[in-house]
Amino acid sequence: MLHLELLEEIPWPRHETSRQVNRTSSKMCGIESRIHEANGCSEYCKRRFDRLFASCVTSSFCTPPHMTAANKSVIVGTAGHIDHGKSTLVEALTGTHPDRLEEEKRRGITIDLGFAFLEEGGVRFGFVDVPGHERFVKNMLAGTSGIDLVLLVIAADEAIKPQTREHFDICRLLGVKRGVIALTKTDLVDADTAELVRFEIEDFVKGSFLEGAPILPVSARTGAGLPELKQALEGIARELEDKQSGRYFRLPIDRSFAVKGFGTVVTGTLISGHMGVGDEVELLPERKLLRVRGVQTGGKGVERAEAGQRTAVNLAGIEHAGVRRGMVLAAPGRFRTTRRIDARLELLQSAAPVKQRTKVHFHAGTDETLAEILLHERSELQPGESALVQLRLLREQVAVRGDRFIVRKFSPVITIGGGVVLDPLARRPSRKDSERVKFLEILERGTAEEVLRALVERSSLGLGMEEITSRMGWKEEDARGTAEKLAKSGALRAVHADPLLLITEALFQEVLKKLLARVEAFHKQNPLLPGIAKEELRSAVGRRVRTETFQAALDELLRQHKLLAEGELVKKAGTEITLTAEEAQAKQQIEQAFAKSGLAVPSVKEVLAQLAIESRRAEKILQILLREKRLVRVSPELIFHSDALGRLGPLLLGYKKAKGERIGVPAFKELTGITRKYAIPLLEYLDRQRLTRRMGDERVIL
Ligand SMILES: Nc1nc2c(ncn2[C@@H]2O[C@H](COP(=O)(O)OP(=O)(O)OP(=O)(O)O)[C@@H](O)[C@H]2O)c(=O)[nH]1
Ligand SMILES: [Mg+2]
Repeated sequence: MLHLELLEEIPWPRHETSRQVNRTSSKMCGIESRIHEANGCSEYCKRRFDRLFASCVTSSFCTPPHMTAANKSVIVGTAGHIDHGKSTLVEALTGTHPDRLEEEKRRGITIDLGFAFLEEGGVRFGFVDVPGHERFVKNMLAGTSGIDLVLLVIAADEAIKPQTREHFDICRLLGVKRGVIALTKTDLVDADTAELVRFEIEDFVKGSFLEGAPILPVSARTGAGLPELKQALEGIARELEDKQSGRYFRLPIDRSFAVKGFGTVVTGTLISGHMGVGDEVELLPERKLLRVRGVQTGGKGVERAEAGQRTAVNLAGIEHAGVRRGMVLAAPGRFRTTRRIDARLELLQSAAPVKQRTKVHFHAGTDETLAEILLHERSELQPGESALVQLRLLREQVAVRGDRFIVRKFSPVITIGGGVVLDPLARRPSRKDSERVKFLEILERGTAEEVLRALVERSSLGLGMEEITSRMGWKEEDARGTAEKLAKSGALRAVHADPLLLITEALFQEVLKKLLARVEAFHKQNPLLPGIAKEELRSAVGRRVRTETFQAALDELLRQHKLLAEGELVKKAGTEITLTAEEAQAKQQIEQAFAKSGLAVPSVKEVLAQLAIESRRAEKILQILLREKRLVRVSPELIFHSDALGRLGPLLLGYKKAKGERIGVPAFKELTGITRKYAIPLLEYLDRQRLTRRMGDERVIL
C-alpha cells in the first residue's frame, strides 16, 4: 500500500504553486514520496518522511506538523468585507498565509478559497479563508458550506460593510450555529471608535445565531488580542457537537489538481461519514468508481479521515482535469443526484418578492447551478418570509434531506435567500397532489418514525432501502431500526427483508383481501378445477402491486392457512372438488371406457362424446382422472388406464426370462396383442419410464 503524505498546505510538489514553494523541502518531500511508492512503503520510509515533514516547519509555506494527538476537528470559516483583514488574521493565528494564487499576491486580495491549520489545546482547527470581494461570493459559498463555526472579521476602521452583511446572511441561511467576531485593525483606531463599532456590531447580530458571541478586538499587526481570540475559538470548539460521523461518507470537492508522482488529488471538507486508504469511492454526478490511494487531514497523512476534517484525497483511476469543484466524493451507491428538490426557502428582508418560476443561482455544497423556483400553494414570496418551494435545477446535484443551500438573484447576482432541503427526490408539481404540503411539513419537523411513515405512505409501489438512505441521508441500519419499530406498531409492513421493501399495512391488508377474493371467485367459476395458477393470481392484483408485495401477501395467507398451495396451484383451504351425481357418473364411465379396452384404447374424443354432460365439463372430469393418476397420458392423443400400463412391467420381465433382454417392435406387438399405432407410443413411454432402452430398432428390457 502506498503511504502518501499529501501535504495540503506545505510543499506540494504541484504545478500551480511550484514557484511559491520552499524548493529544498519540496524536492525532498517529492523524492521521499516516490521512494514510498517504489518500495510499497515500509514503516522506515514513513518515519523518514515524517522527520522530513518536521524539518519543513521553518518554511513560510509550511504549517506546523501535528505531532500531538488532537481529539476534535473543527472547521472555521472566515467571513467579512473585502480588505477587513481575514487572510492576515488567519496567518497571524496559524503561521500560514492562505492566499495561494499568483494573482492574489499581486492584487493583494483573496480570489479563491485558502486553507490553513492550527492545533490548539487538543483541537485541530482547519481554517477556510474566503474572499471578501463581492465578485467572488460564489467562491466564498463553496468554502462556507462545510464550516462548523464562523470567524466574522470586521475592521474597526470601516465597521459593517455590504459583504459583512451578505456573508453574515449566508452563514445564517447555511445554518452555521456558532461563531466569533474579530474586530480587526484596532491599531488603526482609538479606543472610543473601537467601542462604537462594537455597539454597532452588537446591534447588527441581535436576534441571530451570533447574538452574545464574543466580539474580540485584535490587531494582526501588533498581535494584540490574538491569544484571547485563540482561547475563544477553542472554547466554542469544545462546545460543538460532533459531526455526522454516523452517516455515509460525503465530501464536496473544492479543489482538484495533479501532484507529480501521485496523480489526482482532490480536497474538501468531509461533511459526513469517514473514508480511508484503499476504499472505493464514487465520484458524483459522474457515477465513477475510484480508489483512494492516500488521505491527508490537517496537513498530515492518515489512514482514515473523519467527518468534520479538511481532507485531501489522492485518487487512482482519473485525471485531475476530469474532476471539478462542485463534484462530490461519496460512499458508493449511497447517494443519488437530482434535478428537483422540495425545500423550505427563506427570502432575505433585503430581497425583492419572488414570483412563480423566478430564475436564480442555486448553491449547495461546493456546487452551483441555475434553478427555477416553483412556489407550492402560493403565487408570491415576500421579503423576510419563508415558503415551501420546488427548485428545478439545470444541472444534477447531490442532495439529501437537511442539506442547506443559498439562492442568489439571476442578475445582478446578489444573495436573496436560502434554505433547507426537505425532499431531494421531489415529484413534479401537480394540482392533484394535495398531500404534498402536509408531507413536506412532516419532513421538516417530524421524528424519524414520522418521516419514514410519511415517505412510505407516499410511495404507492412501496419504498426500498436504497431510496430511503439516498433521500434521507440515513444509514441503512438506522432506517432498518426505524422500520422495525413502525412494523411492530402495525403501521408498516416489510414485504421483503433484504433489500428492505416497505409498504403501508393498509396496502398490505388490501392486497390480502384481493387475493382471497380472487381465489374464491376462481373456485366459484371453476368448481371442477383444484386451484388457480400462481401466475394467474399474480395478475389479479395488478401491476401496481410489486411482485415482492404479492409474494409476501400470498405467504401470509398460506401461513394463516387461509390458502393452500399445491405445486403451482393455489386453492382456498377447505375447498374440495364436489361432483354432482351426473358428473360422478360421467367420471366412472370415462374410467371404465379406458379400463375395459386394455392397451387398445379408444380416442379421447370418442369416450367423451358418449357422455350425457357437455364437453367442457367432461374435459374437466378427464383432467381430474389424470390428476388422480387413474388415467395416464402416454402421447398427446393417447390415454391409457393406469392398471393396463401397470401390467406391462411383469409382461416384459416374463419375456426377458424366456427370450432374452432384446425385443423388437414386431415381438412387442405380438406380446401385447396391439397394433403399431399403440406399440410405438407405448415403447417410447416405456423408454421414458426406464423400463426399456432403445438400441437401434430394438429395445433392451431393463
Ligand atoms: N494596520 C493593520 N492592517 C491590517 C491588519 N490586518 C490586515 N491588515 C492589512 O489590511 C489589508 C487587507 O488585509 P487582508 O488580510 O488581505 O484582507 P482580507 O479580508 O483577507 O481581504 P480579501 O480576502 O480580499 O477580502 C492588508 O494590507 C493587510 O496588511 C491589522 O490588524 N492592522
Ligand atoms: Mg483575504
